[in-house]
Amino acid sequence: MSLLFPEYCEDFKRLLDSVGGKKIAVAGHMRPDGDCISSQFALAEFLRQAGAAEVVCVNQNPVPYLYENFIGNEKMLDAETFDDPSFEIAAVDCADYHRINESLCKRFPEPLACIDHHVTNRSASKISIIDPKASATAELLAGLALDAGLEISKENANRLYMGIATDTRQFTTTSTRAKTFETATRLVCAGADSSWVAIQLYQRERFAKLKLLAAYLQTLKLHFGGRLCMGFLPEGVYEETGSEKADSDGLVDYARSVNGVEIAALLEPLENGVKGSLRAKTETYRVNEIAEKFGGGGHLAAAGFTAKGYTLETLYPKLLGLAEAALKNADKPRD
Ligand SMILES: [Mn+2]
Repeated sequence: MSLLFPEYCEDFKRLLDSVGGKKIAVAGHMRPDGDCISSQFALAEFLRQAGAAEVVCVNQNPVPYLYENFIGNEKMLDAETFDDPSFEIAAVDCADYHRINESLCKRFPEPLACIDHHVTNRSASKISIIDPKASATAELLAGLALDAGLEISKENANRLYMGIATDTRQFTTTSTRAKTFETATRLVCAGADSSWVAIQLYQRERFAKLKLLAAYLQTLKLHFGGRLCMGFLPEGVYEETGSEKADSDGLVDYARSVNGVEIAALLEPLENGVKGSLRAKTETYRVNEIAEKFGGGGHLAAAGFTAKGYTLETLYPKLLGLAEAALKNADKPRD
């Protein structure tokens, strides 16, 4: 069978060769999504296969409810308190190393490896494997493992399939390509059960999450003739609805789903700023450039940021201006 990621074979081999006898902590970004969780646990298993003496997974936040059935025998340790200096860090799905956890990054300033698919990644790791064309870190990692001839357990096949399915919104994003399906096919051949994964992800919704969605939907407003749809999560909404922060993942897609909407936004007030999620119908809008204005980043059609020092009241009009400019820019004829 042909290789899925021939251009990264060497680098991945270098990583596998370098972990023999070592202790590795596989880290992912805070408030992890499905791609992050699946890539962390899957890489942990691969590194053990490669001869690592001990592998643990660390994250600032616990595994969200939706992904609990993908934990298996793994454990997620708290990144904030993890301080064993005999470990080295391998980061996955992290556009920016600091998105793991500020204090962990200070304790481990020189990560061993980084595997990611964010276009804005400026990794300073010793081994960096970053492919912005990959639909998910899980797609890249699955391909690397298959290319390297590693054994893909049924558990890892389900995890990696889940990472791809979630980051591509069930194979519907613009980042979904032939190689995405090819990788998914190989995962199914390795034991991934697409219907089981779908039930875990989409048929276990908690009532509290629907309440959170309802609260977001209440705030939605259309701007610029219906081309921008923006809404927010009111302060205290998690307590009110009994939902958790990870439940906000995916809510912004409802705003984007409206007919005629080209850019969608979800804002969430934090203690010292506002978190924003941006989505566009196509990659033309480069919403990552809007996110970068607030120190964030992401993909051309899906990006996020935390605007420090802002409130909902100050950020909302600023974002309106930036979104308007992005819409105008997208209208310009291309050469
Ligand atoms: Mn991802």
